[in-house]
Amino acid sequence: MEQRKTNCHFCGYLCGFIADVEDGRIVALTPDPERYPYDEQVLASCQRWRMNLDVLDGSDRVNHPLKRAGERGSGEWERISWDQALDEIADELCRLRDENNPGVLASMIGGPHTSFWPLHRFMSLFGSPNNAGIGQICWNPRIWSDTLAFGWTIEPDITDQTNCLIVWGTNPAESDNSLFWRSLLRMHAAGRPQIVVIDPRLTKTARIADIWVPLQPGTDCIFALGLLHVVIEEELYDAPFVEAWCEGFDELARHVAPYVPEMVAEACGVAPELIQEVARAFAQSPSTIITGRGIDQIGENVLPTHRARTALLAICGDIDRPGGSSILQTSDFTSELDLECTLERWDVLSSLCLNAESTPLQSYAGYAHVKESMDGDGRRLPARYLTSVHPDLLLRAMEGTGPYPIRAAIVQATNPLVTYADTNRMLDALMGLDLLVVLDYYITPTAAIADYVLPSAGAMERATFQAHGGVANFAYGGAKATDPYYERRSDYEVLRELGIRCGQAEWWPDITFEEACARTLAPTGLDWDGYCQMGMYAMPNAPYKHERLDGDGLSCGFATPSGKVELASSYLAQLGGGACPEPGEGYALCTPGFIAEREREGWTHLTLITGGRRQPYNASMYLNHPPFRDRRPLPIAEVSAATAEALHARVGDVITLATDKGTARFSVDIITMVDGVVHADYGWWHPELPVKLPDLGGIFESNINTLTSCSLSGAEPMIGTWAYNDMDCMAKVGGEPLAFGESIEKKATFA
Ligand SMILES: Nc1nc2c(c(=O)[nH]1)N[C@H]1C(S)=C(S)[C@@H](COP(=O)(O)OP(=O)(O)OC[C@H]3O[C@@H](n4cnc5c(=O)[nH]c(N)nc54)[C@H](O)[C@@H]3O)O[C@H]1N2
Ligand SMILES: Nc1nc2c(c(=O)[nH]1)N[C@H]1C(S)=C(S)[C@@H](COP(=O)(O)OP(=O)(O)OC[C@H]3O[C@@H](n4cnc5c(=O)[nH]c(N)nc54)[C@H](O)[C@@H]3O)O[C@H]1N2
Ligand code: SF4
Ligand SMILES: [Mo]
Repeated sequence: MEQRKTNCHFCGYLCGFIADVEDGRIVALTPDPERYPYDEQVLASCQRWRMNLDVLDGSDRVNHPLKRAGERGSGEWERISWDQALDEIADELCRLRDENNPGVLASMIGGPHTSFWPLHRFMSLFGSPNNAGIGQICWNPRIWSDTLAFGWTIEPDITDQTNCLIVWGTNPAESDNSLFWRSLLRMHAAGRPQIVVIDPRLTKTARIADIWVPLQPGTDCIFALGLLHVVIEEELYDAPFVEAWCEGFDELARHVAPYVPEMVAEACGVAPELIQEVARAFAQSPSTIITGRGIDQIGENVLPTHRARTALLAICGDIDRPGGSSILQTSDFTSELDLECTLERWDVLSSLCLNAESTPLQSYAGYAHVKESMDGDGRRLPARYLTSVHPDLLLRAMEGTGPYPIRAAIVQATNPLVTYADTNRMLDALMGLDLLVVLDYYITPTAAIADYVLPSAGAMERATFQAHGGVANFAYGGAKATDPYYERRSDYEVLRELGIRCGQAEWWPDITFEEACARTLAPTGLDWDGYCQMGMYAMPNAPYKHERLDGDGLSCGFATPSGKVELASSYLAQLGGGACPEPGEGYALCTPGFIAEREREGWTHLTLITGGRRQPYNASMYLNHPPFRDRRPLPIAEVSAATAEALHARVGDVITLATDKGTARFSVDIITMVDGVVHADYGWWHPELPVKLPDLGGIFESNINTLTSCSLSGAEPMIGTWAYNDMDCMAKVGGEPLAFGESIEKKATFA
């Protein structure tokens, strides 16, 4: 028996464990609070980590490379060798590239389940810019808005000095339920800082808030402009900071002048006094803001809301100040930009970029603009996320209506038939490809329609190196505890082998992922073993970096074109957007004809928000594991008591939600939330149903993304963010009870 330090990878924390390993198999796990995140309570309260062993050798894991044997989606597979799988895939990719152009291949990624730079390196060297992901609705809006305003990204720096913390469109009680949630509980107990939660639902986080702002979904930008109005009108801002370090204050002040509390209150559905109360609390610096996907997924309003947030932080003097927000330090380890090899293939990638016209910020030209002002400071943002292709354009190219065709896709660690928008459109597009390759643990609905399914090694079977795209001088993770079980391989090793077969050998010097991680870390001077022992590499972040003097005795300032914080953006104006944040419309899913028709049949038109996180699930993962599913067996749709009354709904009733695109069914729950809104779970499929056509694991039962859309019309025009909140749908209560497979215990299919 040997004890090895390793990590959980069920969520972004990558908590440390000690694994007992016997004959190459992990037989027991014990929490290791000696390593990141250094908190016994995190593991004590985490609902997931005990499932690690169950998942590691679950009966339905894919353990060998599989090739489609029957028709696409028929569920018939042939077990083949790695060499056969990789040779055939590489041959087909090179054939498609020769017949078309390198853009013929797309890649798709999901949340932070693994490292994506190896896929991005493969794609860059192949010559395709068509990597799709969740960037536009998860990470990018904040990164773009911070970078335009401050020249780099910021993080809240909550200290004893912090007076007010706004928790905006995020519910850490369910989505984090770990280190940050524990610190929020501590702040609540200490009565400091003052906590403001902005959320249409009275979430578990909102329950510990000093002020809950129950605004109408999608009205966040107006609310933020209202806060700016009060702070400026009442002269609560940090005048010396604004004078010395901000560009565009007068323009901003003129812009927010009309956003008087009464008007804002009316638009947001809150009391006017609430706007003054929050503005006055926040203006007692230092204060800070933490945001989540509540405001990252509101379509047109996404960038304006984030830009109003940056302006609020800036004029209150909360930037790069302890207790406010810090501008992060760039990494000492090799940046993701260098790992992904975008610059090496810039010309071909930018020439094939489908976004260039449609979403000018989220494009190679947009990236080049911010890179130019950051270069002097040695700052390096990863480009692949910030240039990733818009899914509407990706699908058009797959459907044959793009400027050139996309005929193949590599899907790594995502389940687009459940987690991407517009399931029916996605299904048609993927079914029509010449080649679909999926790297995953399971036969997910997406894997079920693939040509090849490649078995990925998971946490504890591969190294972990979480570096958040390299935007901070901070990385954590560690070593594997065992070699991968069966024939599984780390994603890195699969993509490297594929790269070598596509003529990229010189770019993949490291045979294993550990070696690649060690090389990434090398510039820090810390070796891989030392990192694994500590579980992290972290350097302190110095405040007030803009005040430092350079060699000529001039202040460093901010890495923006003006060297100051840009409250009004001339670049966005040049791209055809507003220099100051302008609120937009909601993201309409139902056509007027559909609404009228359903209303005649007794359906009710509601505002739709989706995907509020719930423990212990993670998006579409773990529904196949009884210990998870037993806790939350059914997909839920939440409404307020008044909405329930209008719908004649009781707790536990079945509710059907529909748009022109599709329908999904849920079990009703009644909670305190804004009236006229329904909140539907996301990520639902039913592994207990046959995971092949036509059921595809029940993706047409309760999958909210059969209702959604990624259409560019109605999306935010600079980044292209579509919506998973602030949409609309029709709702009707009644119908057959939600009954799925008898048991979720599945037979081992591919042992
Ligand atoms: N309607 C709606 N849609 C949403 C959202 C919403 O709130 N509402 N949220 C969006 C957001 S923010 C996100 S991040 C996405 C999440 O979307 P996804 O990332 O697609 O979500 P998951 O279902 O977790 O899919 C992860 C898949 O990766 C596999 N996997 C896990 N680890 C590894 C690994 O190491 N290697 C490989 N190869 N595979 C692995 C899992 O088995 C699983 O099948 O969903 C987005 N979609
Ligand atoms: N258990 C669990 N944890 C997860 C995940 C998971 O799938 N399951 N996914 C991980 C991923 S990929 C991500 S991106 C993070 C997301 O983590 P968070 O950003 O914390 O996401 P949520 O917990 O869904 O919180 C979003 C909140 O926004 C609110 N909201 C909806 N519409 C609006 C609106 O228009 N305005 C405002 N102000 N609020 C609104 C919702 O009611 C919800 O409470 O969670 C991560 N953690
Ligand atoms: S699920 Fe997340 S919080 Fe829980 S042990 Fe794993 S990494 Fe840590
Ligand atoms: Mo996400």
